[in-house]
Amino acid sequence: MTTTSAVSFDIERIRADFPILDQEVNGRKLVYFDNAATTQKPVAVIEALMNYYRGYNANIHRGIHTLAEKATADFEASRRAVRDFLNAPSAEEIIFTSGTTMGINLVAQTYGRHFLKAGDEIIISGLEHHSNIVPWQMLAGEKGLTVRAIPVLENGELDMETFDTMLSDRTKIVAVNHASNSLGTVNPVKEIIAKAHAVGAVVLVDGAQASSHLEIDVQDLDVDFYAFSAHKLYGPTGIGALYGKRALLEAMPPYMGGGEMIKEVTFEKTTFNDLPYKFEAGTPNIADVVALKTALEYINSIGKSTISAYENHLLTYATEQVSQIEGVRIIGQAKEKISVLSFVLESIHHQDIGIILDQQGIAVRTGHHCTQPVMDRFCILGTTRASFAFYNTIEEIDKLVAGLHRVKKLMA
Ligand code: 7TS
Repeated sequence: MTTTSAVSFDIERIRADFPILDQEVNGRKLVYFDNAATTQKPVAVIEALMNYYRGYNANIHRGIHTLAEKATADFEASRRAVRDFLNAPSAEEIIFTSGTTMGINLVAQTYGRHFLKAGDEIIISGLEHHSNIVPWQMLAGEKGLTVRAIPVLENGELDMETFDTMLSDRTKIVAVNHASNSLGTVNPVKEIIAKAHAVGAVVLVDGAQASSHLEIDVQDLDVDFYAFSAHKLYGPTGIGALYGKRALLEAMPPYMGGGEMIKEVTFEKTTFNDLPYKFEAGTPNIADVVALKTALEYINSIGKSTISAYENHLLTYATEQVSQIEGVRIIGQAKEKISVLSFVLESIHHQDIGIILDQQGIAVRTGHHCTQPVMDRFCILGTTRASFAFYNTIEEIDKLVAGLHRVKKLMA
């Protein structure tokens, strides 16, 4: 059994759970460092999808036959697993979505459209993914609202002093990420939520990045809405969840109209279903919901604290090693970070870096990472981003460092 020096856990056994990692890319053993974009899937998740389609595919909630009952039971069991994962008060406050992006759009188009009026303000942050900028801008354009962004300090943390001055009784929504995908900054969301509540605003937290690294407790945070995507959590693509406080969800109009979200329909009038079905129009993504539960069980079997201790160990080592390469500038040096390392290397274009690393079997993300305002803030076009998961190793980081030396040699 191989254990790491920082945390004792069996990395070889864990890697064996992820068949995709065991392959060669361009003649080299794959090093997958694009986990902030999407994580790989353990066999258990792949099998959950297969078992569903092979064994009990059926539409849910309406059938009385055995397969429909089993599919419905597993679908609702997954909702309870998400409730537990977020420590939400009840499963009715968990809405299945296609992912974080849909969760944010749902809140913008229902809560935002229904409750905000011209002159109101929405505060986001300078660290947001485009998914947590554009839906608010679209709403603002439609309703005459103002969207303002909390500035970002040189080390990649939010300027909380300026945030204090931005809050007022005009602030109706604050929407920030729990952790930044391009810099890795963990934001002080609990403090942001308390301050926003003090002026009467509701808070949406984009948990796309944080949910795979940090313990999430929506009750402790007292957050109003929390959105995440399963595919960044070792689960399938095309599925995610939105937590919302019951009183808010009950007051909000539905997002989409269709089957499942209704109680009764006549041509004169439709009454809407109870939570959470009011927000789940149409046949949902049943297979992926079922497999999301398996992904959460997999994460729980390792434990978030073990995961974050090991990932911090990887991040610390990678930061030390990559910083030592002459010409590297790390972008984002917040005190608290998830395992994301973004950097620029001399004047070498990030795309060249990405291509040369790929030739060595190393998968990283390059570009603006759907956070163009972050790139503008640091006066760069993009970064090279290595993002680590618990199946990555110190040896793989050594390969990245060697790969970057090769980039320098080739581009000199
Ligand atoms: N918010 C954050 C903080 C993200 O990192 C992402 C995706 C999203 C929202 C959108 O998530 P989706 O699942 O709805 O697409 N981030 C990235 C990334 O960093 N590279 O590719 C996707």
